[in-house]
Amino acid sequence: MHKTLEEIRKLPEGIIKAQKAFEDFTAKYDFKLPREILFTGCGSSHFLSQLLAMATTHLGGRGVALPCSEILYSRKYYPVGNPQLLVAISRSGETTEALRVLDETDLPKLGIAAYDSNLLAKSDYALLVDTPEESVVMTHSFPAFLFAFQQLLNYSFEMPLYDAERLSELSMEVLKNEEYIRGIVEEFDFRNVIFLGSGILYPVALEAALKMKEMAIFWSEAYPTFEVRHGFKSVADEGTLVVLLVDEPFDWHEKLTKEFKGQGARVLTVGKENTGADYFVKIPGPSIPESTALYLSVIQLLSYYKAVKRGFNPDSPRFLSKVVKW
Ligand code: F1P
Repeated sequence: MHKTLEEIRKLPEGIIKAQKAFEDFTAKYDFKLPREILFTGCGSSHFLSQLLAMATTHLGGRGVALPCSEILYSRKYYPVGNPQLLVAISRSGETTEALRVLDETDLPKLGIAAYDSNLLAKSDYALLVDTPEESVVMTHSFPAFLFAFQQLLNYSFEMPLYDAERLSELSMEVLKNEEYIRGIVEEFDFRNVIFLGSGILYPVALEAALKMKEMAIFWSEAYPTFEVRHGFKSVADEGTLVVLLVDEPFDWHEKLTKEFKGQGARVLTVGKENTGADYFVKIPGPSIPESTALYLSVIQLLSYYKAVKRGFNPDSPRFLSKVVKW
């Protein structure tokens, strides 16, 4: 079995490990997050930084997320504001751009990594989440980092903590859809895929498109849900799978689903309720942002099985390395 599949399936234990990482962090540091935070990372870690920035803003803070290289070389074009903390995310903790941002930023620094690494050594506050991965592609650590930081946000902003045990159990329910998701890939040999998500689910859509590119070497796009009607949807036809990530659907979601089906595309809806889609995966339990981590396993499994069907080894995608160094 591919390491990637093993690691995707570790979501339930990842949530428990994330809770422990959060508890260890608050035991070690007398520290609460400030309101204005600048987040950064590369690749999947950049999309994760977008998620954390949105979760911060959702709680009344101000989260801004930029890829490391944009902070380094184009910062003046962005409304970074006056952050009181830099949060740098890197599964390996060794990505060159991430380390350079830490070296060149004089803000207090919080590092999130899966390994005792240079990133954590350069940080004032180290959030080490014990989710090492053998696969080049980031899967297991992504939702675990997300949950650990969400707990730190709840703790810092005096909000109720999420129930890690319950979310871990709910993630086992979501993973029971693995065979169903494999069946979609077997039944529908889609030529292209569009991921849609709004708000905190938009970076999940972006991460989904990246996973599909990395694992399946397959062209994929991601858009804020209703933006897709403004030109982008013209590519959708009988060879297209549209993956609609949604929490609580409303009439526009049903209309959009009907519109894509009218173009010959097939739709997979992932959320609390179906939208009249061809395929549906229910996300049980709480609404977003609490349940955001549960969506990751669905998009990771879809990309994994597309990769296998296309004859690729998702553990070591072509042209990619586990740690990007310059
Ligand atoms: C960042 C990254 C991953 C990508 C690939 C190469 O790594 O770009 O996001 O999926 O695995 O590395 P890291 O900084 O999170 O270790």
